[in-house]
Amino acid sequence: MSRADAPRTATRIVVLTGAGLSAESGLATFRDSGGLWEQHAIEDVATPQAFRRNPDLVQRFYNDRRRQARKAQPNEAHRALARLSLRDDVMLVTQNVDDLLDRAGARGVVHMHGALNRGVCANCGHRFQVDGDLTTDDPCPSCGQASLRPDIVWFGEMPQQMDEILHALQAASIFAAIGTSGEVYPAAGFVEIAHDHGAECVEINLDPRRSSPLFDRHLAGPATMTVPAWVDDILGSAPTEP
Ligand code: BV8
Repeated sequence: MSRADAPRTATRIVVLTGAGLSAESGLATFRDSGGLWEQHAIEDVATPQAFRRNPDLVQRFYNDRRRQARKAQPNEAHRALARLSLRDDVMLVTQNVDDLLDRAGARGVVHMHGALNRGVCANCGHRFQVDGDLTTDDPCPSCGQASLRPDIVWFGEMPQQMDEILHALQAASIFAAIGTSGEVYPAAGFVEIAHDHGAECVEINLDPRRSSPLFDRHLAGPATMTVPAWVDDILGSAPTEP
């Protein structure tokens, strides 16, 4: 029976990842020094108003990031989470818009802030794969209108698949936040929901100094070290020696 038609077991583990997961693959984080936002003010590139005001700047910002993401490779942390995602009771939610988890083989990744390799038509809602650059003059493959934008959730827009995420958080017995500063909502509020519903909350971060007191455990260090160890612990067995 394929995973798609297997009876859906209740989600026991919810993992939320942020830019720190892809840092060791060479993709800039947002708020560490030299992060993405320091080169661009958020309001200049990641809001619907910015897109209306200067669509070419916003398209260029995402075209650059799409090229960087395509050149990047999944790291050991992505691969460990891909192993974990093969369990039916695990939900991987990412704030990241790169596809490194998917390329590492993870199944059913929930891209709550959208994805660089997807575009959407602001006129008809048609979603489509984007491999190269996206420009505002391109006609929509479905309605023909020149109203294409990156399928990215900007500030002030509702993140995607929130109902599924909230349902999973209420059922989870383990919640792990990996490589996220916990500054952007509603993702930053997930630990509170999981905690209030009795989950053990684990924070895996390079620098756990500013984390929420709601986390029960902290694993400090680079994701490529901490995440494989945590996943092997969860799966109950260290990988067999090669
Ligand atoms: C919404 C897509 C409403 C774009 C992104 C005041 C209070 C509460 C909320 C708000 C508020 N004012 C405004 C808001 C709302 C706003 C918000 O939260 N603003 C913040 C700044 C206060 N939120 C929104 O607008 C959201 N929408 O609220 O909608 C609504 C309701 C009804 C109907 C309609 C609408 C939408 C938010 C989504 C915005 N889009 N991304 C893009 O990617 O270009 S957010 C952006 O930040 C990225 O997705 C990024 O992933 C995310 C969070 O950042 P992090 O991933 O955490 O990255 P960061 O650099 O911050 O941290 C990296 C971490 O990794 C650090 O902790 C570091 O220590 C660690 N690290 C580094 N290296 C490593 C490592 N860890 C391990 N190993 C390493 N090697």
